[in-house]
Amino acid sequence: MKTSIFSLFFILICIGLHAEDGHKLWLRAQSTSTVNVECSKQSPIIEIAKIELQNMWQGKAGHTVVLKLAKTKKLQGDGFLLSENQIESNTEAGLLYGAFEMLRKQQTQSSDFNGIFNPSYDLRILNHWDNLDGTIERGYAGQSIFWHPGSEAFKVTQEDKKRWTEYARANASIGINGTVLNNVNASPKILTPEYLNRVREIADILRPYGIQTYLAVNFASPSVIGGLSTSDPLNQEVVAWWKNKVNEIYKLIPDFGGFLVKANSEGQPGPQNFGRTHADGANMMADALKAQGGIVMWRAFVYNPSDEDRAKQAYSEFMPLDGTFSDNVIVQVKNGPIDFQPREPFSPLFGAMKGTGVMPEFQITQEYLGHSVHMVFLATMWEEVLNSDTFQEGKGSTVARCTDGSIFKQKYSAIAGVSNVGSDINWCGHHFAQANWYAFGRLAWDNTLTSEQIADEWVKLTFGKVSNTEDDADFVKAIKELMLDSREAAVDYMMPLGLHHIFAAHHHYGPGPWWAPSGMRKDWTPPYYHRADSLGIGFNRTTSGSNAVSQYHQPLSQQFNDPETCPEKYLLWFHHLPWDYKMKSGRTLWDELCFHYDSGVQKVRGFQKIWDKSESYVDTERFAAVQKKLREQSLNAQEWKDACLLYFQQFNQLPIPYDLERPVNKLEDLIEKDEKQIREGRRN
Ligand code: GCW
Repeated sequence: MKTSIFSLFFILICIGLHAEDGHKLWLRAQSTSTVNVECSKQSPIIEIAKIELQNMWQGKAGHTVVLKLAKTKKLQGDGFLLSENQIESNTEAGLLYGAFEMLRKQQTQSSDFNGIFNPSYDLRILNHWDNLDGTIERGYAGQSIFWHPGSEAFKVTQEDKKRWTEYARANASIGINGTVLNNVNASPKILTPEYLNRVREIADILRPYGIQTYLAVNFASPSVIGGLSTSDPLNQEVVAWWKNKVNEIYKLIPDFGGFLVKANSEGQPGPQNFGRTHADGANMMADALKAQGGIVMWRAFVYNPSDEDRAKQAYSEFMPLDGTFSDNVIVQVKNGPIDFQPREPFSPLFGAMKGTGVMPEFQITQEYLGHSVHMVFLATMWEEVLNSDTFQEGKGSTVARCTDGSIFKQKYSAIAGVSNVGSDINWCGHHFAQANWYAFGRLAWDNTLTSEQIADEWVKLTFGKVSNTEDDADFVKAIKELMLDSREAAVDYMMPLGLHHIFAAHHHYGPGPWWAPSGMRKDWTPPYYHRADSLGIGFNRTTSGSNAVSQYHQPLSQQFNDPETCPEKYLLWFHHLPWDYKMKSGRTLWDELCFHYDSGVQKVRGFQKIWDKSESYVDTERFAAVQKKLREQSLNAQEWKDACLLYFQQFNQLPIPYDLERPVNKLEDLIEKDEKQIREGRRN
């Protein structure tokens, strides 16, 4: 009896040790044989490259790999040349990226081993919206891994160092080479000595993984923490304050990357508070950073409660400044003109600011795409944006080519992603949200990769299904299809046909097309965006409406202006159309809307089936966790469909087509549920 209890205990311990909590991300391979790694130079980065190759080696036993630092013209930035026996790069970080690429190819049993791998963007940066009290704005995976509240604020524990090292390694494995450690709604305190000292400790850990540290700064810092009477960028004391601050930072962090600034946006201070322009503000900071090689990433996310269509405002404000920014300023532009919606057309600033460095900002954290509850693979969305043709320099002027240096010779090419990383053991809250972190890094490295390629790699690396058995191949195929379909499913059950920003309250999670509390800024309420009335639905942004179409280059402005030529996925973004408008399918607009909402729900139900069928291929823990999330996603999708259709039906009084499934919720219950949550502060 005693023995059997003992064995049971032993078994439980073993299971505990092997419990699959997702912490290892896509880096779970362990070497199956030995490898000799040689390099004529020694350095911390090269040491890590060697260790990674040794620890995860899946190739021939006793093989020798040479890491060679070169000066080769055909290699750009951290690019590398890969062959079976050698990794060559002009930079040490390139050798590390080459090592990870070699391992990835082994682990995914990829056949094309040799080649040149140049990065699309010089700077591949994560933005953390982490507050200094440890919370994360729009974070759905626990607390910040960088900042802790109260008495823990300045203590650096072994646990911190371990987490930062793992974080750095994960980023290096996908080519990310920069990180902004704090929220763009920046506390001025980040620039005080205590916090800068902690930043130094973090930077010291990130450096050997090739990652540069950046900070988001508050424009009013000189007056808030510097004791000056103003933060006017043209005031000489202010200029001197920033110069001194920059010097103080570089003494602590010699390879500091620079600043990220959210100015005159959503209540943040900026140069306009002093009658100056964005360029005045950005250039002053850029000047302070220039001698040390630092940059300023200046966000173009600006909008005011004015009469001008919100979708037009960033362009209106930034276009007149084109050509006036210093060459170490990069204007950081969100992918769409509004705000990380499930689907938006690309921001018209891409390609239009020809005399300014411009970088895309994507959102990895799923603020508007179901937080860490819904399975939504974002690579398809980013691929759609990157491949959108702006026509700014003729056909083929895609967003990717307008920002990666192919068309405009800007000094730095860069791309940013708002991180979804938190202190949760699986890093991102949802096991599949890890795929979005992975995808951002892979696309930042190579913006021509397809979402299909990325999903293929990620599934194989994350679930270890690389053996060539038919069953494993079926599993990979099924999960890949699910991932590739998932973003369109979310668009369908949330905001199809160009609808946008119809979330309830501030939580940006559930539906709330009705939400318009009195006194609230109009452009923060859904009716501002959907404009539903008895005649029809959609935002008229044509030449007869807000004329946002004119911000696009021909032939797009004309194409978007006409409902007959406007892609249907953007129809209600650009047009207010009657409920009986005839769609390409032959259905009326109302029926088509119903069809999309229903199809979104059906897709999620389909994902549940695929996942359940995969049970034998996935470890118990991750299987159960994802299954549970899918159940909730399914319920949410149903609520989205019911809420939106029943609400819009109030305007048009039309039936939901009879061959579609009926709503299962009552509108008033959904409204009440949402209001209750707001009252209780659970979703605010
Ligand atoms: O999407 C909105 C978010 C804010 C965010 C802002 C921004 C950091 O709702 O939480 O603030 O965008 O991008 O600055």
